[in-house]
Amino acid sequence: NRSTTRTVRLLGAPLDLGADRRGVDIGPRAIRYADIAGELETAGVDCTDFGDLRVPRLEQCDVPDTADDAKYLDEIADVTDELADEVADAIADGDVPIALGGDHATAMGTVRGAARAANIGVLWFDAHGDYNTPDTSPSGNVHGMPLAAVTGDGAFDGLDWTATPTVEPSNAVVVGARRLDDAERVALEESDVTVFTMHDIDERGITAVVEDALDIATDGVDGVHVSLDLDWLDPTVAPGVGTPVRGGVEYREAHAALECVADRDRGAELLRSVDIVEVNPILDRDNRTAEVAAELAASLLGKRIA
Ligand code: B3U
Ligand code: MN
Ligand code: MN
Repeated sequence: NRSTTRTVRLLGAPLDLGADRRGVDIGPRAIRYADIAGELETAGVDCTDFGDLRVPRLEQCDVPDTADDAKYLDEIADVTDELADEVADAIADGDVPIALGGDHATAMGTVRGAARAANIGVLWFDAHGDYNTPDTSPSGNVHGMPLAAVTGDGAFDGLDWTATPTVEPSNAVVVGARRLDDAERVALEESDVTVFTMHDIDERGITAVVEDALDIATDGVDGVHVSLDLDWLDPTVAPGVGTPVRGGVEYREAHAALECVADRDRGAELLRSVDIVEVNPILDRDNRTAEVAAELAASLLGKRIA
């Protein structure tokens, strides 16, 4: 059991401006419908829900230039600035904020809010590297860029805060990567970000990899942020995502991974904040992906049943 009880604060971020496929803005509703609050309560965690951030609807925004390097970046910057404030408030009140995405651009707010209170590392559970910049991105979709933005390696015109690292790249770890763009791979290789691929997980097992990831992410810092992209899981387990990639982690591996984080957290209060992103109910089957998301939150934050 935890030495102290931590209260989770749910912050809905129905942001879909960072992704190509519509529907990810309904993610927060689907995860609530899957009863994330009940899953957490059952696991012994108090949970409060602060509702949704206001996000401009895509139809209200200016249509981006097809040559745009980072589509809707201004609007995303406004939303994530607000999210950063809410995350910082939650932490100041002693809660663990969970941002319910929304696409992964959400993390540009969450990580920044968490980094105001302490030096943190990040664990990035994802099929992708999310390490594109406006220069390298093949799509212009900002959800493929948040890790580069928060490690300060990204040249984001108009986003002053990306000039310096919010998180030191040496404390940033991607777990489960299996699809990187060419320029993104080169940039990652040249960076101090650590990438554990599915190959590493196949070879060494999920718990050994996550233990290493935790050592790296927590080295010399006070806390850790967990960014959970549901496309990290295999599409048979989590079909409701915009960019599924075969060969992802299985259901049990995902729980085992997050339980490793919970075990390291116990008593140490390392875990500062969480994103649960990229759940797209329109592409889902019977809300399965949102249910997996809710269950994984309980593994990350809850008490073990045994
Ligand atoms: N790397 C590609 C695809 C992608 C990244 N993140 C997601 N998809 N979810 C890109 O557009 O940057
Ligand atoms: Mn992602
Ligand atoms: Mn992804």
